[in-house]
Amino acid sequence: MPSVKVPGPYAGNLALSRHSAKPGEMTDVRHDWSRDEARALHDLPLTDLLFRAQEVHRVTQPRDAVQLCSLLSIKTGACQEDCSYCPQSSKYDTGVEAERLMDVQDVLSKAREAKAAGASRFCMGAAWRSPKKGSRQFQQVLDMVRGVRELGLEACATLGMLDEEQTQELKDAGLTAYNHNLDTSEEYYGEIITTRTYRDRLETIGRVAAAGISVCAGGIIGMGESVDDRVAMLVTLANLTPQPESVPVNALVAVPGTPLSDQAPVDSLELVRMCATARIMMPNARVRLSAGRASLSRESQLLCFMAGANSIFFGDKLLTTGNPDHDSDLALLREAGLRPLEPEQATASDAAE
Ligand code: SAM
Ligand code: DTB
Ligand code: SF4
Repeated sequence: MPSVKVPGPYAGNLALSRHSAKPGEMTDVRHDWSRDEARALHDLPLTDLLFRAQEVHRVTQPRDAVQLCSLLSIKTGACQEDCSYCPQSSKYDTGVEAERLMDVQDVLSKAREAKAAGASRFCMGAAWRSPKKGSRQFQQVLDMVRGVRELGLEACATLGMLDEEQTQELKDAGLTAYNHNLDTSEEYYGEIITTRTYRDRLETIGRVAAAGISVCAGGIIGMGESVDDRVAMLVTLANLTPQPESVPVNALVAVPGTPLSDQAPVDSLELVRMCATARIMMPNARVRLSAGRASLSRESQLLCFMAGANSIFFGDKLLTTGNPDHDSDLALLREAGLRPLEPEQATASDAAE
């Protein structure tokens, strides 16, 4: 048993939160998590952890809905960064073919397909350290964002580090959310990436939040990090003000050619623990069960949903690697009695019933 007292963060105020300004949203979110407290929570007997995660989930989130977010690599490969997990880094020979930035109309046609399949959010990823200042490519990305919004979808982008001006331009184009992951703890970060710092990452996240764009920030497990590193990453995320609107929990996809190609697969229950701990520490966030689902059983995915995951990447490709196809995901949701979150419901103010 953990030596630290397990926090009971919301036991006393679950009922209170029903009277918050936005129905279902918890207003008294904690930003003072300690690593010991978070670790004690993470290490609870699994059934207790799941129970507590469900207690939070049912107050802050629609209990039966999963957000479907489709992902498209709009600019692939030849990235100058050295992220050890990434098949798109030019430093590693992974067989990923570099592709130029896609045409705006081709991206929008993929977004239309995603919407028709049931997605409510469309996320565009570019293998850049950061977008080039004042470049034609960045203007094209802004056109993509405007086009995706005009389709009635939430628009998300992940383009690397942003400066203030770029962030504001994305905001003005209507960007809903920006994905920028911390990936791991500050201490372990240097083992994984040397071409930028944890502080760089946090600074971009800060700019995104300051511009009024929702922050999507999470990380990866299975890179050789310790459980303390995982928990430390959750503490950093939860202690951000505001907390991220969405938190991707990725299991490493070990791609041949990357330095992490030989990592052992993540045990699915470790993923369940991460989802549940994230749900409890970040009660209003969408917890997104992200990379690695292709190797998860249906039962493991359902346990992650019980643990509080309520968003997935939807479509048979992530950026360069595989993901379950539309039909199998829709069947899984149907058989579990879950429903895709409708685009018009996909706002931060969704009410729990
Ligand atoms: N270049 C931009 C950046 O790094 O922010 C955007 C794209 S990058 C591929 C987005 C995120 O995908 C990374 O931060 C990482 O968390 C995740 N990712 C990349 N490769 C992965 C892999 N092999 N397994 C799991 N997650 C991965
Ligand atoms: C995130 O956290 N995971 C997604 C998205 N944000 C951009 C990316 C996963 C990439 C997995 C490896 C690949 O397909 O290249
Ligand atoms: Fe480049 Fe992003 Fe991959 Fe890192 S994660 S190598 S920045 S595409």
